[in-house]
Amino acid sequence: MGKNVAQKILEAHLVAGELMPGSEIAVRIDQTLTQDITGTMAYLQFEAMGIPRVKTNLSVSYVDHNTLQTGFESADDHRYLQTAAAKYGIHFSRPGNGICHQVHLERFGAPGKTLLGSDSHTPTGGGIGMIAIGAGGIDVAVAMGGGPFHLTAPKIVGVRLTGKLPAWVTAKDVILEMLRRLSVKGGVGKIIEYHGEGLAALSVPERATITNMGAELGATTSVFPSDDVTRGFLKAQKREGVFQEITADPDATYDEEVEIDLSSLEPLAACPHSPDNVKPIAELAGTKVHQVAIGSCTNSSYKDMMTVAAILSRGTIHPDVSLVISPGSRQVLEMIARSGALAEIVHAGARLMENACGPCIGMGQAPNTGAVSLRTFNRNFLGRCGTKEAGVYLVSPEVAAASALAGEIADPRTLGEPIVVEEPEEFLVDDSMIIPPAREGEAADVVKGPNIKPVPKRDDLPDALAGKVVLKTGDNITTDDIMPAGAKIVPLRSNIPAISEYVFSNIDAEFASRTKAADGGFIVGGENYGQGSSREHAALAPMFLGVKGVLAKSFARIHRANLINFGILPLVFEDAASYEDIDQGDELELAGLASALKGEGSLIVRNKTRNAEIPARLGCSAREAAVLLSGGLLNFTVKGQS
Ligand code: MIC
Ligand code: SF4
Repeated sequence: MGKNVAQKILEAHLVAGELMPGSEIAVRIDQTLTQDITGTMAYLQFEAMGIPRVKTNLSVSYVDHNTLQTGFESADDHRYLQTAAAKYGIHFSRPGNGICHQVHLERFGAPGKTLLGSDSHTPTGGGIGMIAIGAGGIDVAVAMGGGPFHLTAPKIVGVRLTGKLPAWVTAKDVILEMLRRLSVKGGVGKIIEYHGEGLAALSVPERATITNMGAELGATTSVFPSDDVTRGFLKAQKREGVFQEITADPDATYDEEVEIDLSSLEPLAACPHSPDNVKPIAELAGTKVHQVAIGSCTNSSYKDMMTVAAILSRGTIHPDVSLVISPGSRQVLEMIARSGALAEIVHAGARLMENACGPCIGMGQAPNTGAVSLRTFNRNFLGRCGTKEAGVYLVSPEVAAASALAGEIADPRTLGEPIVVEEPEEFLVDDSMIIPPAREGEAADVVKGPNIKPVPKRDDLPDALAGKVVLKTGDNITTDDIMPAGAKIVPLRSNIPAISEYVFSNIDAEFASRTKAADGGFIVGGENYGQGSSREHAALAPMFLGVKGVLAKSFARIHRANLINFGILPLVFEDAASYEDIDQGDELELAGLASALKGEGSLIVRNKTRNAEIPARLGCSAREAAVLLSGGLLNFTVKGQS
């Protein structure tokens, strides 16, 4: 039987299990990436495993998230990351070189390879025909040590693209259409594979916009075939040597099918406060806009920036709009600078930001109270931009630039003649900001600043647990809700005792003190608990506060794995209606955990306060059960299990 692209790459990397949706598999990892604010924990955990040097083909440590350096903490983190990279055999992409996903696509991504990254938007690499997956830092640390990555074999969804995008309609609108149809949990447990004749007209950076934001569908990853378009991109990056063709066989099948006629799409926006709250721009046109932010790993390619410059050259930004622009990489920035496009951007009144994540993670540029902020980014969760009372709309660069000129949401189709930006024949290649590691045997000292604290660990799981419900939440709780980002909290990423004070701080300022006073306890959640980022701090910090388990209707993939990795039980209600049988403050009791974990995983949660019995399930694989029993993945790995 014919195979699709995902099957071909996964099968070539399968080290355990069978590629049957729902069963546990282990895959060999060729490449890893980390970024600064998940990287420090990943390398501390790698160090704790006692492995002298990485065993992957390529590992890269990027600094792109926290480049504000509001205090010594972040600069110390960067120094630690650089020295650890040198010692452990990892390439170091210096601050100023660009956003990890954009740079990785440009300089390292290779068709047919596997990439594991400690960032949820690692699937950007799917745009170049890789199986690229986001995971917690400790999973990346294990992969750097040569261990495989364990995951539930996903279903493979085939998205057949037909037709051609009309003028002013973009790759961003394709993924927004997917979100409109499937929702933020529609991709959980799935790989989204794009195919069909519509592919040929989509460049690699456009494909990467689509795979990048597949993370918002909750998908394990998204992937495009590697074809002539891929070859052309690699050639222009002077890396044609890594090209290999990987396309789906003509008789390949998919577990589910979706069809999108590109020619029927129109400009779209994800409205506040969820990436799946999608509406046509035509319906929103005329809404007053206060801030426009262009950049992020979703939309900061050369073509995006050149298009924005061309639109902005038609006017001056509206007096009521603050326009901020952050190009995706030094390559992009230098190319638009040399071409003169940057001058158009500055001339129009844009405020130029570093080529880093910046406002996407609330590192500055919080909009004004009550603002409408149009962003080319991928997440618009309440408060993520730094201002709770602001409404963030996710749009294409075309919509963003047109609206910055108009001062209101504007349909770019009203701009007339479309702007055509061709992919360059040659990108400007200069890898001097990527520092190779020290040679094997060469001395390299790791430098740790005073804010870098050891990774806390948990003891073996006891057979019974008891405690209060310290928080009851609703559906689609994000990791930004659990462990907020922003310029005040992000500098504490290497210091779990300090950052744990901010767990759930945007929802419930008393959470940390209440949980500590109660000596830990349980969290109750709704559907898709923990959607969003890969930050393991959303598990590690609650673990530090004593959280023992989360009882939810369902979990997002990466967060569930992170909970297990740090010894927190991810319990699912057998019957979602039992969610109503628990209130915050109730006393819960669980017994017989060892046998539940070794058996079917079903158990009874006793609500002592209400004298009720709530059936729940752990649904763990044998390996996950062993990790939980060891008190987490670090203990499990150090004990020599894998
Ligand atoms: C994000 O976009 O939320 C982040 C910041 O890149 C996170 C990683 C982190 O919190 O460190 C992600 O997407 O995984
Ligand atoms: Fe950075 Fe934003 Fe991309 Fe996360 S989503 S990697 S914060 S640009």
